[in-house]
Amino acid sequence: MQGAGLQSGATGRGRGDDTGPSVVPLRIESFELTALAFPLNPPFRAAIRRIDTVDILLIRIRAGNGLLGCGYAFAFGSGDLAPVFASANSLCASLVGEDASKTERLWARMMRSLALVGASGPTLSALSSIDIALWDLAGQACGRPVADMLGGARDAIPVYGSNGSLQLSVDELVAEAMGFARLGYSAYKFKVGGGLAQDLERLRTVREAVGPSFKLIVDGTQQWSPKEAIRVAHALAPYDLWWLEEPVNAQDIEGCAEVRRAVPMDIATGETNFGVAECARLLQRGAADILMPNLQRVGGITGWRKVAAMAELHRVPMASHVYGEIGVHLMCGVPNALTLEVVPWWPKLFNESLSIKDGMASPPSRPGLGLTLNSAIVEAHSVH
Ligand code: SMN
Ligand code: MG
Repeated sequence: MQGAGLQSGATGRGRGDDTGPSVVPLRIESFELTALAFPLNPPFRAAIRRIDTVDILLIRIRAGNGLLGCGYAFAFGSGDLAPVFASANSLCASLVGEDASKTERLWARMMRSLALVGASGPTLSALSSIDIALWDLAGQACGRPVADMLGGARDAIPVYGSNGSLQLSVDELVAEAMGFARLGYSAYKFKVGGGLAQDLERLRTVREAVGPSFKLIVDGTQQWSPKEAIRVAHALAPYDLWWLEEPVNAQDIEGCAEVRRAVPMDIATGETNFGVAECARLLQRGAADILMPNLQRVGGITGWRKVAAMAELHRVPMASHVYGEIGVHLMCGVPNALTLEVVPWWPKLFNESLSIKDGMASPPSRPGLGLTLNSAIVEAHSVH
């Protein structure tokens, strides 16, 4: 695969002169969309949602030189995935014949084509997952991992274990936190939402079990008003949180900034904000100490890195949100990355699992995303 996009001047048809090697366009030949469903047993519970199924729209884009790029979008319920599917179908069709390595150009073109219907929600999820597949192709064509194409800021990033479903008992919560600690992870994130007394009791018990140096994160999943969030945050503060996540409705950017100004711990948000502009507003209004955009809501890798650069100028670190195998490239690519989220129940689509050693994840040294689809899993979970 190394240097697969380079050919001699005699056969290349790039912009080069006649003497040196020139590059061959990475022409998009075809695409395939596949809907998958992964039932969760038991379902995952957070304050504002219950997740029974993770539905995945898998996007495979083939380029002329035999390369295959992969991306995916997710939803919790196939009904929510249907409009993503429809949008991805027309966006992909509009890219056939184009050069997949022109990620910025194709991103801008797709954005323009969504200008009237709106580049948010399902349409943006479609665009984002196509963008991921294009980066995968571009990386394969130039023989470099996506992490290096983003700048290769580091070789490895600390991971944290993320689960803590609301239906877990306190004992189960403690067992889960200790399990992550035993794996060498340095942090654990769990959900709250059972009322302040219960939330406090859960946090206190987990803190006592893990000791003072293990980091704890509490995810509010948008459940509180700013006033409630401030009250809860002050009550949780003695147990030393690494951060408090999504305290208020994600679109209430002013409210989140108000909470951030009033509480002692760091505030992380961004996973449910749509597009580069909403993330820019989070930064401009001072709503986040830590920004954690979701890859499919922010505009794929192209959108994510624009936000990462903006966050760097605001001295705000980036954390990943789900998408572990792809997030590791982002986190090791840019300078201002903090930590990689690892969600144990997230569907495993690939033959390769995330490489984690001593609590640090490293991107594969293979080109592109360095991932190959597990065909048995794709087959078993396809929705026909
Ligand atoms: C979360 C959101 C969506 C899917 C899984 C988990 C949660 C998190 O808010 O931050 O991990
Ligand atoms: Mg969250």
